[in-house]
Amino acid sequence: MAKGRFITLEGGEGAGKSTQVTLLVEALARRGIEAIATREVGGCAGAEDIRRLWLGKEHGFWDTMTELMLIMAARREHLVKTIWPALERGAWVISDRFVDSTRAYQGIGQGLGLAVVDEAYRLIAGEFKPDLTFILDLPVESGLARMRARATETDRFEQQDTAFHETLRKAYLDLAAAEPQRFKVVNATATPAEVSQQLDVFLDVLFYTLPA
Ligand code: Z5A
Repeated sequence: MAKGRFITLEGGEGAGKSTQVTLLVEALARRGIEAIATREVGGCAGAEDIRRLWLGKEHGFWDTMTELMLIMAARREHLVKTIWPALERGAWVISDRFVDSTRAYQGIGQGLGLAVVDEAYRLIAGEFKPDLTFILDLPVESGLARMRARATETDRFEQQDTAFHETLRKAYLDLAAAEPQRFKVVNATATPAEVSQQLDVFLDVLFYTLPA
């Protein structure tokens, strides 16, 4: 059994995932726990290369099944090279997105279906799952407004219409309702410090259920 804990953050564009990953690592350090921050698609050299290929514009839009295979190949590398070794040595791993992004975006948003995504995931990861998954939930328009304010180049999903983002928001909430033990839905409209306090409560639970 892995000695560390694996926590993932999920949500739509501009939900504040990256901000909260940093705050979570700091909160764990204050408890004396070594934690590493990572992200998907990416998280190790090979997976970051796949991310560049996947998000790059030189091939136009990928076929959705091809996209699934690219994401799962990157995820396998991420697990083998980064996540599993860190958990094995007792560190906690905090990932900005993981398989629930694929379930929401490719499985539901792009129509591949949850069964297909879950089957592909089982091939690369077996029964391994996050110990805890936070869904940072906020109205679609608020998230998009944050992204516009940041004013970097928009990526393909940010250019999708509002209906697509509403579908994603509902997809995440449905995933959470189906697995209430693993998912915690957090109100992401609050300030970064307030959101961090909401996450902290659940960290305590995970901390005190650690095996001796
Ligand atoms: N994708 C997929 O399709 N399938 C998959 O399996 C995976 C991913 C893993 C890139 O992901 C795309 O990949 C993404 C899903 C798809 N689609 N899109 N678009 P990404 O994670 O790299 O990009 P992102 O989701 O768009 O994340 P982001 O742009 O970095 O947003 P964020 O991490 O949720 O938020 P943030 O960077 O922490 O904050 C955004 C801005 O809001 C920033 O200016 C902050 O200062 C501000 N902010 C943060 N928190 C707050 C609060 N609480 N109040 C006010 N303002 C705040």
